Amino acid sequence: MDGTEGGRAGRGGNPRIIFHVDMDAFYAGVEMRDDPSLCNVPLVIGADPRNGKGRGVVCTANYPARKFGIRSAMSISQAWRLAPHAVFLPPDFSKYAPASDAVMQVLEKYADVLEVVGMDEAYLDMTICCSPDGVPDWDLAHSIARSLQAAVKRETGLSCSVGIAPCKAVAKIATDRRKPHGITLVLPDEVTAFLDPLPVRALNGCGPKTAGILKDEGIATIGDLARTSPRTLDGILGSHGDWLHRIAHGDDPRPVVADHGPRKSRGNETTFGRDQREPSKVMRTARGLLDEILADHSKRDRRAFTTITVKLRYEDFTTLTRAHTADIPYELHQPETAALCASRVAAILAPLLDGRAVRLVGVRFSGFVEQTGQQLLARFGLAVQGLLARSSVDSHGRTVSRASLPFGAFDPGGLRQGLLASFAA
Ligand code: TTP
Ligand code: MG
Repeated sequence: MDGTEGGRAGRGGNPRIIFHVDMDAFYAGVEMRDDPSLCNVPLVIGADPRNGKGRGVVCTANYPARKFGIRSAMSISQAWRLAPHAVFLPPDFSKYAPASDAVMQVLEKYADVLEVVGMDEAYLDMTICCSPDGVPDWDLAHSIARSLQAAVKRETGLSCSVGIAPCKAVAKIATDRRKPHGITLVLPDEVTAFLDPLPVRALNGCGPKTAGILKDEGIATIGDLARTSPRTLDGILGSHGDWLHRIAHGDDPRPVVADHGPRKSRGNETTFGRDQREPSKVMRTARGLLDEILADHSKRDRRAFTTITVKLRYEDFTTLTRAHTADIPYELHQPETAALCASRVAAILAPLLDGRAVRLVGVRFSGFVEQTGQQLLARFGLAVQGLLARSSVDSHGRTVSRASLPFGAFDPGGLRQGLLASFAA
């Protein structure tokens, strides 16, 4: 028995009990909670299907809709062809962020350590609370999972599934086994039997491309992967092969980390129903996206940010991204922030709207920093500047014109650069 075998059976090192929790059909679950008439009908959240001519994709579908073969990321027109009688709703992000927060607050009460990995999933290290005598009690873990699932339902109205295993990689795979509203427990000595028959795609980190490469080498299941030597895998996949080999053995030492570091960016994008040649329409859509992102960011994060990136895809799929980093961070609590951001997005976008039809537009914030008060200071500077401009008299007794004052020094967001009225209104 080699070292990895020990990891595979969950032996060696400290035994752990890890939960992976993933919400069931998350966006659709929130919509069904808010409108119970949607519960028993096929429901698709995504782009407007426009009677089968719609563009864009499915975000998610409830389980009744999945019976028709509808899946996340499928084109919305294909979803419509599969179930034209389904209810199609656009995503309403203003609902999903608070729902996610509410779920995480419930999970927090249960976990020794909680690691939120996305809007609808989290890992929980449950080792201490499930080891009353210092020895992991898997029966206790299972009953705590049931209680957690009931609490999530009771307190948020939403359904989740839970995977329980000795490591993160196996817990994540386990969650998917019994959806919706399932609990799947994989004991340490069941890890091998659990993993072996599954397709390699079940492993987190094995996307379609990697799976295709492995398939060409005759490696279809996780068992095949576990039996392939690391040296061979290294030759096929490089260092990623080594990682996949380890997790194929259930050997995943990654700890559950409470704070994975705050997110690096926040943004959104939209595909037009018809390619847009009208600059004002693209501008308006970008402004709508910007307002949504600002609203979402102010609910979830509230850190100031310095960089605004605009993404544009033309009808021929040429895609451009253009970013601007301000010297002084944009601060959410300042009333002028939305207008500053709007004028910046407009200034970036204007030269890109060169007559070519636009398929997609996106906006993103990054360069997050804690609130600095600099924007407030800059605003104060503007006020002082205004006073000076109205009343300044130089040392020779001459009136100093407003234009001679260093406006640029007080204009962090670039308001002076083309404040496009239609956009910033
Ligand atoms: P998932 O957890 O992958 O899917 P889900 O919660 O809808 O369904 P499941 O029961 O299988 O877990 O994603 C969470 C949310 O993220 C999902 O509700 C919508 C969104 N999402 C997209 O917008 N596009 C995508 O391609 C995927 C996969 C998810
Ligand atoms: Mg989910």
